Amino acid sequence: MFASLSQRFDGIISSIRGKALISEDDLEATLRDIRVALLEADVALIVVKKFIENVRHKIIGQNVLKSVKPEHMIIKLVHDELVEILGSTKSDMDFKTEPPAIILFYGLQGSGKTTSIAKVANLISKKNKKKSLLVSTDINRPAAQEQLEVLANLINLDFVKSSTSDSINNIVNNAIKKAKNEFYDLLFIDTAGRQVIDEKMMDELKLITSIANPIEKILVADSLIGQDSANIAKKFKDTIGVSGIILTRIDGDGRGGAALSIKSITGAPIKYLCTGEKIEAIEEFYPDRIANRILGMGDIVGLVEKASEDIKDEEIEKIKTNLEKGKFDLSDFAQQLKKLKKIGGLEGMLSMIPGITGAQKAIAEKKINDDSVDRQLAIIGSMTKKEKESPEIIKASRKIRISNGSGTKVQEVNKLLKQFLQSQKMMKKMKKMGDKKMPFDLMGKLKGGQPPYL
Ligand SMILES: Nc1nc2c(ncn2[C@@H]2O[C@H](COP(=O)(O)OP(=O)(O)OP(=O)(O)O)[C@@H](O)[C@H]2O)c(=O)[nH]1
Ligand SMILES: [Mg+2]
Repeated sequence: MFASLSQRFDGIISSIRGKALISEDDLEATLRDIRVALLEADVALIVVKKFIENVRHKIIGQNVLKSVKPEHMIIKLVHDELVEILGSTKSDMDFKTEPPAIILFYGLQGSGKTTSIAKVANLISKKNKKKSLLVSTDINRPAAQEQLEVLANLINLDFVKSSTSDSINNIVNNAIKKAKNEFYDLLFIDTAGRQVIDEKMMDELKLITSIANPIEKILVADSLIGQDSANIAKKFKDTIGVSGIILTRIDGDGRGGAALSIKSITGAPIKYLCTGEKIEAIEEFYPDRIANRILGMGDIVGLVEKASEDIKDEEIEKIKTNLEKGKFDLSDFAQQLKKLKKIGGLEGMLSMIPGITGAQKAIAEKKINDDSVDRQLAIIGSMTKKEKESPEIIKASRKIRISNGSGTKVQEVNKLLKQFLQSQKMMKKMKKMGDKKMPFDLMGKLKGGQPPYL
């Protein structure tokens, strides 16, 4: 996500790096470059204008031109402004009402409503220990209700069955009745999408909101349509109201125009980003972390959080203790590979590690995918305990045995061992950096109150 914008910012900052002073001309040129970068990322013009004006205003207002390292000042101010347009602070789902708290999902056809409901319900039910009920009011598309039912079964959540011949009125009222009688904390309502905003859809949504009076009205928007998603969101907001936004298909969005425009245009906060088709492919939206990611600072905090979410505590403890002992063996590596598959593949994970853009490209080129992860796991699975602990004993004959056992080639075994060594090195490096500290922790310094020129 944000790959091209990130690259552009990198270039802009490089062009002023090392300058002791920044002249007014330099500043104007830099602001111009930032403006072009944002427009190329498909950020709405009105948002771009405000962004540039605010950065310029802050620079002039602070009168720090002569005293700070230009690149640090620009990074700091651009970071702050990015955080601002992304929504300043994290916005949580609101359940503070008499149960059931009703959460309505709506949006254009195919934007990802049904998939997102399953992802969010799964996340919240686990994280906040809430008893959740799912219902679909989509009586237009024949398989729509089954789609949500299948997903509900997959994540072990309850689903209210109804038929497409039922009226929306009945479906919603029955679901609310069931939720109340059976003491559900949350009721998630899925709705039918349309290709464009039309009166029928708006009437349907108005009807549902009037019956259900949802505490959260969540608009699901496709990030691939860029700033258009912000304009569509605005229309929804004016008729139905929006309390939060979920952006989907972030995995395919290299530009980020939707994420950077939608809050300013609608006033509604982004709550989640969806990053793939799998249930786990969702992340909570932290404006400051995203700003760090855009500026190439990475997001080691998000990475650690996501990675630790569903590894059991003992597993984390085990890896941690091993790391502390300076030990990271092939069993730990296998554990990591399994995790990678779960959290949306290598690219998903690598995109959160600082400075990894180059590596990411290499991976895309080599087409490392879930399939190859399975093969790697098979290779490790064919090793003895001793081999996993001390990979250096794996010489030619052992390699042949392992490759035969796992149905792979000796070259693949070699490649895996090489990757393991690299990973071991990286884990040691990460350990040195400390648990929570980001590498190149400039933003940490800035936030810690140190002036940007240190
Ligand atoms: N790559 C990717 N695909 C997604 C994401 N979210 C949803 N999809 C896919 O997009 C397609 C449509 O998703 P749905 O959840 O059915 O969309 P919807 O808004 O409910 O569609 P309608 O009910 O027909 O209006 C499905 O194939 C999903 O798997 C995402 O974040 N990334
Ligand atoms: Mg749907």
